[in-house]
Amino acid sequence: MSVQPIKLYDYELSSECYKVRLTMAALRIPYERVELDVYPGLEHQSPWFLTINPLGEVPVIDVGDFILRDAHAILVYLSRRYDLSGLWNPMASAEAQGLIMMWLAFARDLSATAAAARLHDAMFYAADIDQCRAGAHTCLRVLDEHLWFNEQHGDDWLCSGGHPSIADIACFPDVMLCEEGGISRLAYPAVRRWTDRVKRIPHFVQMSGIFGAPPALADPLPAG
Ligand SMILES: N[C@@H](CCC(=O)N[C@@H](CS)C(=O)NCC(=O)O)C(=O)O
Repeated sequence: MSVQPIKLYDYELSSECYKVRLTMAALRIPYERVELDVYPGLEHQSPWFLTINPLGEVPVIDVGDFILRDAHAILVYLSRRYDLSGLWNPMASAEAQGLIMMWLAFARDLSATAAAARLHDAMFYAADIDQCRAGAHTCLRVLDEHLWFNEQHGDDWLCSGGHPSIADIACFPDVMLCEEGGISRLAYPAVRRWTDRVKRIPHFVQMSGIFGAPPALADPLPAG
């Protein structure tokens, strides 16, 4: 295992970067943040950063002898390398790995719809906003039904196994930020219960627009 701290090229408001920060926190991986001024500074288009990622996108990690871009690729790498339990990216069976990949691909559908609507409304990116919002609602409906059926079997997470996985982390940010793109989660109660559970994952970290869960009713009152 590398002794050099991982460098994360990061942007606070990016849901893709937040997936990486959540994973780093959950797996207790120390890292160093290199914060880019993506908007409005467009630092991701600067010559120095294009030598690191010619696509001009964050997140990117630099592990010293190894540079990796793409949030989901980074989640797979970190979970393979640092999660000794194997629970965050279960690969015991072909089915388990297939399901993780399916939900990572679903998180891409959320990026193309819910996140695109947010970027349109908050950062003036071009998009067909009605199509983005309609697509996001299709995703949320599918997610809500899946989570509801899982709950009936006592399963709290996207993939069975009784433990959150990188698939939960990949889907969570764009679901949480969808209201910034004019997409309400009110009609999706199982999704709202699941987001509350994700916020209670040990070592959960917040980002601008995504706050931690309030104390559970069963939690003891703070002293004093
Ligand atoms: N497939 C990439 C997409 C990353 C991405 O789109 N990052 C955004 C920030 S959320 C970005 O860097 N955008 C640059 C731009 O809009 O020009 C990933 O998952 O990491």
